[in-house]
Amino acid sequence: EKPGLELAVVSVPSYACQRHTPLLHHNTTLTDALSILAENAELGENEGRGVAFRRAAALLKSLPQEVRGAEQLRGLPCLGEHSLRVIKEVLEDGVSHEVETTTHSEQFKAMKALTGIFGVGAKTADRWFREGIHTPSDLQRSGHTLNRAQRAGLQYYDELNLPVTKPEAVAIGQIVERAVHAVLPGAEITLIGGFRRGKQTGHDVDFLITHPDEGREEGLMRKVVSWLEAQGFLLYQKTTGNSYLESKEGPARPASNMDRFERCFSIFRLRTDNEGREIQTGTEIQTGDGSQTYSPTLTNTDPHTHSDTHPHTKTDSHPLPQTLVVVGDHAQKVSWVLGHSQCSGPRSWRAVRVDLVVSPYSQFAFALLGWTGSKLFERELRRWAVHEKAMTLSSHALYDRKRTQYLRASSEEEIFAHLGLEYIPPCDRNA
Ligand code: DGT
Ligand code: MG
Repeated sequence: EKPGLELAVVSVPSYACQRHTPLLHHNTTLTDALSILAENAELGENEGRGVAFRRAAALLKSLPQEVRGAEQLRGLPCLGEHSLRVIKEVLEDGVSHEVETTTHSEQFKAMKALTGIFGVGAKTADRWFREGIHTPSDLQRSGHTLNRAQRAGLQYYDELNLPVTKPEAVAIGQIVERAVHAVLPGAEITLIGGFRRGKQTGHDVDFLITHPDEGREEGLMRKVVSWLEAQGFLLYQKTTGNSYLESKEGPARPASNMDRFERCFSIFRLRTDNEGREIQTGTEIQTGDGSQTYSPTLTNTDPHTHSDTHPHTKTDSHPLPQTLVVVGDHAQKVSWVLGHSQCSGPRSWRAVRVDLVVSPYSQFAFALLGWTGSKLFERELRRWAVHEKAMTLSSHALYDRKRTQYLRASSEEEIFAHLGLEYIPPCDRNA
């Protein structure tokens, strides 16, 4: 008997929301390969195909051990023909031809680079790609008219593509807390998204804000944003109002996946000292705050080709101020970004994407569940609700179509219970 056949007899449920999916798992080589194919499908706006690869990857992430041979996969759900083919190839050859071709394709690289600009989606990126625009620098040279989000996205391109660290997320949290408490004492702020699932880095920082007295949260976002703007913490923001209305007939069909909360998409200007602590407003920054003159250079985004201009090599003539930046392993990359800016000295802040959401207290548990992710976990919860329970789940509410009523909940545990699911904690929602 081959070792490890026991995997096949372990029964694995088919919805990701029925399984525990930790952040660290045993099959990263396989899931990395499948994720690239998922990403490629999503960039090509083939959502169905993308989801199929994501489901296959999520299944592998939930397995208790490393898969060594295809025979171990017999009887497991979520593995379509295409995904199985890729998995077998990686198991046998170490790589998948299709994955290699994809990662080296000019189109994939260009689509990734262009959709990496804040405010640019797959449709726009594809249109630009067909016009011969492959990089952010191409775009800048093209003279295209860009909207406000895209202009900010281009301006802070390098920084927004550096992962946000946990200490940076915590520092942002402190600023958000000060802002919220300044305009509405007693309001509660919760870190959501990937960081709530235990991730150590993220592409942005997400916060959910509420107040125990229902109604007090109305109009809160505008006030928070005004406070943040007045204090100079925002480089960009777009705020939308609350447009959620509960109707007696239940949610419209198809259930809208669009959230209707007060919401703010923003880019924060995070001041940091060398321990990642946010510098209090009013603290004098020693030197080199390049906010007036900073202008990132978008060409040559490969740091390796520019090690000669790394600031560390220039410390003789330009000693780094003590307040300079930067948290952990970003130091090198940010320094590189700064080294290529046209500012006279290094800069003591970085740009960070931050999403703020305000929810009424009665919807808080649904908002918390809906905004903790992962995206696939959310999608699977909704699919489970509809197909297995005849219910409609959103970030606002849970509606029972058979009993034609909304099911209330004040905790995530209660929502899982309404759905007939075992409770899965945030750290195990990394599907
Ligand atoms: P990352 O990339 O490290 O920021 O990872 P996440 O998991 O934080 O992903 P993110 O920030 O895009 O979204 C956080 C969660 O919030 C995500 O799992 C699903 C949810 N979410 C994001 N945008 C929307 C939205 O427009 N509507 C709804 N309903 N949920 C959203
Ligand atoms: Mg996030």
